[in-house]
Amino acid sequence: MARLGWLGALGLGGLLWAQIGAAARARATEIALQEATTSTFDWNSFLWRVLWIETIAIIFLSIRLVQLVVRYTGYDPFGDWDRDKVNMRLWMVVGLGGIALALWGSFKYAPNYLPESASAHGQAIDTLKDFILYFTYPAFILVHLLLFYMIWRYYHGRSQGAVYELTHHGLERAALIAITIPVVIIAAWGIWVWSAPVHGQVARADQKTVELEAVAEQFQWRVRYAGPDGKLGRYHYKLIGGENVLGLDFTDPKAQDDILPPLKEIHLPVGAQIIIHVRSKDVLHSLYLPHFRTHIYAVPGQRTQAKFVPLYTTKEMRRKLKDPEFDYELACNQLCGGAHYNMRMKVVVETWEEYQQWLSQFKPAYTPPSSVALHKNTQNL
Ligand SMILES: [Cu+2]
Repeated sequence: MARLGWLGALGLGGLLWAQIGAAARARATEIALQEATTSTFDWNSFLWRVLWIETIAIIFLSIRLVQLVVRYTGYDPFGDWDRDKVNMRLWMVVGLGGIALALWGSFKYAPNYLPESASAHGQAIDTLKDFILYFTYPAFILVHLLLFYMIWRYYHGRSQGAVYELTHHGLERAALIAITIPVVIIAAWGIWVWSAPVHGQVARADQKTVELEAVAEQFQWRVRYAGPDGKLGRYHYKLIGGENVLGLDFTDPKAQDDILPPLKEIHLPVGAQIIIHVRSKDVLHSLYLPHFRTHIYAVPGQRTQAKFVPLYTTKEMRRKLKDPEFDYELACNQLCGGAHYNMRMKVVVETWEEYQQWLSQFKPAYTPPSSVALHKNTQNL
């Protein structure tokens, strides 16, 4: 009994600690975000936290009170309860309620799932995902129904013990095969499908290729397009500075025609093989193009790469989804700091001609500086 009381106190302490921690973190984020605006203390959320803590305290103290009453008076108000029965019934509520909630949630939130994949390899990923889901969802329901049925059944047949069968080779073999085959299929299929955005997808002979680079920094993406030569030029981190935000090495002719469009959005031509080179200037970020099922880390000091083929223009996708507001997006999928949410860009997929026209309005990043400065910079490499 006393041990239970201590356990209660320990639990309460832990919850209190977690609450204080959460409040401090929330406050720190708030301060980071509200640098410019006036920050006010959020009394509303503070009082809610206090209320939660008090509610939990009341529950624990009530339990403790009952324990003390039992100890000192010998009178147990719940003494005539059949505890096994209460437990069994509670488990039925948890089990059936949990399954019902899971089913309800799956359907309720279905409209929030990502729409049909807008890239070729993404459709293969979706097929694999659907296969796994159709396979595991019924298994999830069945296993849980069985689990809670056992609780119900063995409550009613309390006196029967479990029967141990130490070796049943047939059963073990069957279980091994039944588990191994689907796991091997899913793993092999997965390796093939998931490697496509990194290793696979060689462009067809008649297919156009667009190479661009996305450079992550706290808290924005800088995107560089290969110029008319179709090749991205060299860069070196030591050249980053001043106007040269990406550290391009302008002694490389391939870098001289590279284009850095302004920050707002990136444009991609439909049907072309897109190759995105990714790097980071500071911390770990992640290039995430959910509608194209493309996702790759931006690792400081390393260069990563993703490939995909956009299948539908933004206009076509809007028509498909019957949503005139729809836009593809590029996001950072790695919690990289306070303004992480800022690392979001609109992605416009359009025809090759529209894309060319959009790109042609920008001048190359290279503006011939005083050649002395350039020389000095490259010498430091
Ligand atoms: Cu980021």
